[in-house]
Amino acid sequence: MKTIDKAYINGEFVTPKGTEYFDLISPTTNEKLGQVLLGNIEDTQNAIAAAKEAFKTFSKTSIAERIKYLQNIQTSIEKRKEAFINVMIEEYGGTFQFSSISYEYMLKGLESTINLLSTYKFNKTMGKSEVQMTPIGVVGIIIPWNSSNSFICSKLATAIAAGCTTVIKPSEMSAQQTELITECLHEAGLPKGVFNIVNGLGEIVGAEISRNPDIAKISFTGSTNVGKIIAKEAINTMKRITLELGGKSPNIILDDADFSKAIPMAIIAAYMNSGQACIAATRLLIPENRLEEVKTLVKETISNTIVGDPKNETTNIGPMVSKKQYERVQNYIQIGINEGAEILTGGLGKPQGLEKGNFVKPTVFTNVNNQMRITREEIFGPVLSILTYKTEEEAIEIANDTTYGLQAYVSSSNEKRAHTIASQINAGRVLINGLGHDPMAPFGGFKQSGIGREFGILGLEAYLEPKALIK
Ligand code: TXE
Repeated sequence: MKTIDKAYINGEFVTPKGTEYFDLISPTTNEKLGQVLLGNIEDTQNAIAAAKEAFKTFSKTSIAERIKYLQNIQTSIEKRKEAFINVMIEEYGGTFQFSSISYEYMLKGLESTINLLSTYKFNKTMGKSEVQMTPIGVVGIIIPWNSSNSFICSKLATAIAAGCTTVIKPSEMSAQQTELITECLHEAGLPKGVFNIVNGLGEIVGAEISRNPDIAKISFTGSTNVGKIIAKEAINTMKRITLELGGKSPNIILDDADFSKAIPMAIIAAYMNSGQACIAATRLLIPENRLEEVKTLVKETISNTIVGDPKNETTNIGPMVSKKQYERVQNYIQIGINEGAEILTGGLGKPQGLEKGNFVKPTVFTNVNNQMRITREEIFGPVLSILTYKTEEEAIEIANDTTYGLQAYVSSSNEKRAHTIASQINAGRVLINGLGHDPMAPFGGFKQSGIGREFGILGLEAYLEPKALIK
């Protein structure tokens, strides 16, 4: 059994001063994989002090040096492809398919940050003035358990590009993944204090990052509830915040779409990362008169969807990350039943033969309306609701009738029509006819899906403070 008992502070692996351990449990078997020693407030303060000191020099590094550091990180990650994929599978039950994609996106993200950095103008002219885009300071990076290393990598890469230093608090559930990326970052030879990593609980390490006056900005990905707690605390010291929070993404299939392609894609979009994704397309909107056809296609697609051991290359849906998450999803399925929704496929309980792990039956509800809790709240599991509409206007109204606004999807054989609909949806990203990814496009939410944007120029500028020199 493995014990992880190191934080990374000021360029060194150090034993945290905290005394509590957190058990790492396999989502696939519920057996104990190991334990992690949690950091405390003192560890967090030491990490912040190291980042503050490092900022004095790192903020002045040349663009060429920053590019070199990012390339070194790339090289270290490239050397460990198998390890990255395996640890995601083992520790949080990410399927082989999803873990491989997540690994590739991590590298693509690094590549695009390097490209951006080589062209970005840190000195601009606005009006008659020179505007210097200056690094914001020490950035606190707080990360959830889903795709934790991609989040660490993209946020840290942007911070490095901007000339900022960082204190990273990953989810305690991701300690093995964190250990691996820490090894890569250490190997990349970043100056001491540029990145510091402390495993620990949100209420302790995360809370200290949120209130400490030496943190200038927080970049957070996680639940909307925790985002609100962080924002309230951060405002006391006027920290800049980027919050990437929950979603309840609508997927509008127009009547002219090729349903034989759009419906299987809708299932992939709903169940990506076993449904544990903020961008999961959990509300499928279809023309009312096509319901029977859609039901048949959905059932057929799901009968070909493999739920099981995440390490098998053919598995589409793995377990939920934890028993707690499994129970949360079960609870929502029960809520749906109580609300009068009908189960088209799936339902309560574990799939046969998978009783040991946190597996959920891929579940689809029909007879749903957009006021039910299952259509309004983020479930974070493989649970899809099918809603019907009569007109395009109604489809847009339902799509926008949500407190969230992170991502949306539209399918039509007429791209112009899809584009017109997409323009009316209140979401940070709208994917037209597919599951495309663009690491340069801004990512972030309208409404309660967050504040600010990540990726591309807007993402970089969120780590920079403009300073105008007026003559
Ligand atoms: O997320 P949390 P959890 C949703 C999803 C899931 C639920 C709970 O619905 O079921 O959130 O997941 C740290 N101050 N999403 O518990 O709690 C915490 O330690 C500072 C959506 O993993 O938001 C972790 O490092 N930090 C989501 C990080 O915040 C605090 C991704 C995220 O934890 C803190 C994950 C505090 N008071 C879950 N409390 C998405 N949309 O991608 C906790 N943290």
